[in-house]
Amino acid sequence: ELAQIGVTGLAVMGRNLARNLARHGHVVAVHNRTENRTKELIEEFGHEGAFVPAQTVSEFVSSIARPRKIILMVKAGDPTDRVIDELTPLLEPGDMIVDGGNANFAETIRREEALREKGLYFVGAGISGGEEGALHGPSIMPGGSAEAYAQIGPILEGIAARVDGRPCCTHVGPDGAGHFVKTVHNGIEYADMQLIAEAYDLLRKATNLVPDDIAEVFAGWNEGRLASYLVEITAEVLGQVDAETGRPFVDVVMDRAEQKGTGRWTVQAALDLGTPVPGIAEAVFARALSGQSELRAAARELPGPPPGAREASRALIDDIEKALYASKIVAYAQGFHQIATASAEFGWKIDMGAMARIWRGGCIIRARFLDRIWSAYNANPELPTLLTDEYFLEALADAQKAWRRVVSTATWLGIPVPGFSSALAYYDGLRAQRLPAALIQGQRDYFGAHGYRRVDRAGTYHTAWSGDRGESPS
Ligand code: NBP
Repeated sequence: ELAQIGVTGLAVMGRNLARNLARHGHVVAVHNRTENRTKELIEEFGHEGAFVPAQTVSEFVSSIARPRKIILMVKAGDPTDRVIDELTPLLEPGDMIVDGGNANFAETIRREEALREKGLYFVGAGISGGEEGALHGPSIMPGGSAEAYAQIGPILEGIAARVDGRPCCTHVGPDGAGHFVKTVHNGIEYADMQLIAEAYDLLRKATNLVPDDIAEVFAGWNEGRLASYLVEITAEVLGQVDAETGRPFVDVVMDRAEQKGTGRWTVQAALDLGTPVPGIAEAVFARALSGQSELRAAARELPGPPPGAREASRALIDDIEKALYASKIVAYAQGFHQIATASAEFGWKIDMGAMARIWRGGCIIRARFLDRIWSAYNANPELPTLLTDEYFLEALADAQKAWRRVVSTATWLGIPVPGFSSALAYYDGLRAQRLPAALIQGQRDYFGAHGYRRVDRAGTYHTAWSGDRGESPS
C-alpha cells in the first residue's frame, strides 16, 4: 500500500508527528538518515497505526502516493537544505515538501521560490508544542501558496490541537509567513518566561515568601486571567523539591539560561523591520547576561542600594500580579505589532486575530488571555496596537499604580526587572505627547547635517550650526 504522507527526520519531533498522523488514520511513510531511528519507531510504536518504513531516500519517495506530501522534521539550517537537495531530484511536479522545523523565515522564502521554479510546492510550517505537542496536537503555523494549503491544510488541521472544536492551525500566508509567525511566537515565549521569572524574583526577594509559597501564588494566578501553560508549569517547577538535597529544585539549578536562537531571530528581524520589541529583546539579553559567568563574577562586589524592608504583604503580591499582567499585555502587543509590520512589508495579509486563535492550544504560550487578543482583532482587524483595545486599555488603566509601584520597589531594592521596566517604558513612550526624539534630531542635524522636519510646516530643514545658525530647507 502506498503511503498518503511521508515524514523524514525521526528525532523526538518527527517521530511523534508521524505517530500523530498514524493515529489519525493516515498511512505514513517514515524515513531517517540513520536507519536505527526508523527501526525503533516501528518496533516501539508500529502497532499504533499504518507505517511504511523506508531505508533509503528513493525508497521513501517511491512509497508515497502522488502528488506526494513529505514532512521534513530535521535540524534547521544546512541539514534542511541537504535533505531538500536529496529529495527534489526524486520528486515530480505537484509534489510537496513541508518543512516543520524551526527554519529562519528568510530561508523559507528562498526555498519556496526555488522549489516553485521546479513545479514543487514548499510549505514552511511552524510547529509549536515540543514533543508532547507533536504527539497529542501541536499548534501549526503553515506558510505557502493557497493551492499548497488546500492540499495539506486539512491533514495538518486534523492533527493539530483543538480548542472549542476549532483546530489550532490555519493558513498563515505565503512563503515565509508561517515560519515568521513561529519565530515571533518563540520571541513572545521568551518575553513571557522572563516576565514570569521577574515576578518570581520579586516575590522571593521583596517579600519573605519561599519557593513553595510562591508555587501556591502562581497556582492561584493560574485560576485567573493569567491562566496559561507557562504559569501552570512555573507553579510545578517552584513546588519541586530536589530529592538529593531536600532543597527547592529552583535553588539547585545553575542560574544560566540557555537559548537555541529563535528569540534572537525575532529581535534580528525586528531590527531589520525597525519595529520596537524591547520586551523580547530584554528577554534575550537577560538570558545572555545570566550566562556571562566571568562578567558576573567580576561585578559581584558592585555596590547596591542600602538594604530595604521585605514584607510578605498581600498588597505587594497583588501589585506584582497586576504588573505581570500589564507587562504581558505589552510584550504580546509588541509581538503582534511585529507580525503586522512584517505582514505589510512582505505582503502576507496575515489575519492577526487568527494567530491568537491558533495559539490558544498546543503551543507553549497557550493562555486564556489569547481569547482577548482574538476578540480584539475581531472587533478591529486594523487595530494599530493591542494596547488601545477596550479590554486591554481597562486592564492597563487598572494596573497603573501597581505596575509603577512594583518597578520602583524593584529599583529601590536593586532587583533587576528588565521586562517589567522596559514594558512600562514602551507604554509611556507610546503615550507621550512629545518625545525627546526632537532633541536627537537636533543633535543629528548639528553633527551630521541630517536635517529635521518642523512641527509647523512641511519640508526638511537644516540649521547652519557652525555658521550663522540660520535655517534653510535641506
Ligand atoms: P533535531 O533538531 O535534533 O534534528 C535531528 C534530526 O535531523 C535527526 O532526524 C537527524 O538525523 C536529522 N539530520 C541532521 Br541533524 N542532519 C541531517 C542531514 N544532513 N540529513 C538528513 N537528516 C539530518 O530534532 P528535533 O528536536 O526532533 O527537531 C526537529 C525540528 O523541529 C528542528 O528543526 C527543530 O528546531 C524543530 N522543533 C523542535 C522542537 C522541540 O521541542 N524539540 C519544537 C518545535 C520545533 P540522524 O538521526 O541521522 O542524526
